[in-house]
Amino acid sequence: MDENILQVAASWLFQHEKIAVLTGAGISQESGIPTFRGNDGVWKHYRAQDLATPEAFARNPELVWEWYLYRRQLVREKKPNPAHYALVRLKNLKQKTELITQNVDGLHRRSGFGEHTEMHGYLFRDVCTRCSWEREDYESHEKIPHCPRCGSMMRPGVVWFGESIPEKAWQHFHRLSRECELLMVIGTSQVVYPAAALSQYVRQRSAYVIEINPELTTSCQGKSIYLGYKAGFILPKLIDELEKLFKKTREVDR
Ligand code: BV8
Ligand code: ZN
Repeated sequence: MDENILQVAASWLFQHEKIAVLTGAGISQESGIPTFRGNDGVWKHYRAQDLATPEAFARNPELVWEWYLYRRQLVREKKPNPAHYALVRLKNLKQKTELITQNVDGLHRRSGFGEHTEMHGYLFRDVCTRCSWEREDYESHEKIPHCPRCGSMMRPGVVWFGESIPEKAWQHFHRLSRECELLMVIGTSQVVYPAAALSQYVRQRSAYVIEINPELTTSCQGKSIYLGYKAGFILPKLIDELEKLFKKTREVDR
């Protein structure tokens, strides 16, 4: 592994305050949650447009609920991995770090990162299709849940293709796209918009970008560093390097 590039990436983190982090399914891969488009991907058996759209739900709510209940059962017992915890360490060292995730698995919640944005919603949320009553739902169901308030069918509280990102998430996304000094992009194929546009906006402002993805083949240039490793392997090492820089400064200050 190229120690030098890791130290450069750590020095970028050390020198900046407004750090934004965008994560995708890849950060949860080492927790045992399959990604969407990888060869272990959950889309493998299904096509996204056949399931994660309002039209698919209107056409066949039973099939869509079956897929989400399957994914809930897959995710329920999974735990955050060293990559999630490395981001908590980063947040403790650089308190202005802000996180936006595309993931709906809730592992950043469970890692103790604290406040962050789940821009595609949360897998364990049910929302009423009629009165919008909602709840977090960890029970395992046999069939489609119905609203206890109005009796209508409920839907998973996620953002489907063709649906807009929730307003609050949109605001956060836009603020970070304009303001962050450094963006870390971790474990995403960057094919889903608008999330995929974030690194483009940041590069256009010639701010710094650090990308972590084992399938990366791009070379580092200018203000972009690409770390072609699994997040659970490289992120803890990167934060170790950052901690060394803080320690060195404390020694000098003494
Ligand atoms: C919208 C929730 C306005 C549901 C998901 C341009 C502008 C705006 C919209 C569009 C546009 N072009 C197209 C669109 C429409 C569409 C879109 O982007 N389509 C794509 C397919 C082209 N976007 C939308 O509809 C969005 N809405 O823009 O509203 C609007 C309204 C109406 C009409 C038009 C526009 C809503 C998109 C949200 C969809 N919902 N999820 C659910 O989960 O069931 S998206 C789904 O994909 C997940 O949320 C997932 O997070 C997301 C992105 O996938 P990734 O996270 O990147 O996962 P993937 O498997 O692809 O990649 C994993 C990566 O990890 C790989 O690169 C791999 O190498 C790496 N990896 C693997 N292991 C590791 C690792 N990395 C590190 N460590 C490891 N160990
Ligand atoms: Zn209702």
